[in-house]
Amino acid sequence: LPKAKAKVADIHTHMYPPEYVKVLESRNTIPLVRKFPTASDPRLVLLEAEVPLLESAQQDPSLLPGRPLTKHFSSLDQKIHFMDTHSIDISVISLANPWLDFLPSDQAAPSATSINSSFSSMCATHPGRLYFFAALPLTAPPSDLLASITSIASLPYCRGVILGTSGLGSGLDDPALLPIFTALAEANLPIFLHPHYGLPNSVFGPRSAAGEYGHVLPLALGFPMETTIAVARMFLAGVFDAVPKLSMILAHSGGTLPFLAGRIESCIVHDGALVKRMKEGGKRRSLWEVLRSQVYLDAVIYGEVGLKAAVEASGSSDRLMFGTDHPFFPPVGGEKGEEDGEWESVGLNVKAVVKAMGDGVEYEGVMGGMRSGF
Ligand code: 5CU
Repeated sequence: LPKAKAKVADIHTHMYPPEYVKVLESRNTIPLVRKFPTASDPRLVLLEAEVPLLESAQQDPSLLPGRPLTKHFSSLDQKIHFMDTHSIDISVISLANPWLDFLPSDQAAPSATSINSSFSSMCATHPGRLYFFAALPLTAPPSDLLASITSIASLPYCRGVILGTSGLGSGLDDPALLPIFTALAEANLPIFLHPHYGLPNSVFGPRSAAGEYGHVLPLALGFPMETTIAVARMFLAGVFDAVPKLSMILAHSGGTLPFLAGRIESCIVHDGALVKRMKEGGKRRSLWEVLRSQVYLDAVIYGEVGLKAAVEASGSSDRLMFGTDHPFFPPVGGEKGEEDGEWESVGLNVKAVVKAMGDGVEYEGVMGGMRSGF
């Protein structure tokens, strides 16, 4: 693979600080961490689709739910080791899903303060190598949520916020979120939008036990569709026009938005009532225009065709940003210590970037060249 001359920046890379893991260990419903006598690492169970195995594992622990909670999830040394192993100069770390979405209202703001301060401290131990996307206390009272934005804006290593698609409980087109989006835009904090909830398991159709196919249906299909639906709803509700300074970075190259934007536009144009409503504020911007002015995409799609679509949709390779999704998608060979070496998931992704962009300036740009001035 070509060695990037400019700095390589990974903008999609997660961690769970130890205090977050403690919360997960104390829970009986997802998200949770549970130990099983048959496994050396505890299991991290996050997704609705993993609940059936969580229940059956009580009887048959040979089939374990979720994924192993390895040291990669909470050790900073391991993050730096991973960066060094893959020649990554800069990482913008973020809390992994489901962030603070599940916390009772009174715990959300103090937890956000504690988690964001942990990320800040981690970044301070490796100046110039680590930055972070802060977590928002979405279930906190609105005044606390707004106050948290003021507070994270003053954290020197904070470069934006990570957000799921549920918003305050009614999605990202909820008018109650407009003050939050405005505050983020005013503070120059982009939103890194990341899926967690996927699609209801029933969408994948009735299946025998043999038709569960591991995590492929929820992760490869459910996650991207969740992002697509969330951003389409924001666009249809006029959020991007209401907050024109808002910037969003969409995980997994925007889900299926680059591929479906034309069809979404066509459906709008052929819905007389909707198009009239969307023109009420003046000229209607198309989804293409919004994608090319307010949206950035990560390059975590593992394929040349998807990356090319992402560049076309966002208008330029400058708007596409390399990511690894570490510590998810570790090698599965089972060799001891294998996770400390190079990860196939990273290699696959870098190869796809080379295939899509060549090995020149566009490759450098996606890998981080344009962003070395973090
Ligand atoms: O493996 C998974 O479930 C995940 C996840 O939950 N979050 C993520 O960012 N990537 C993979």
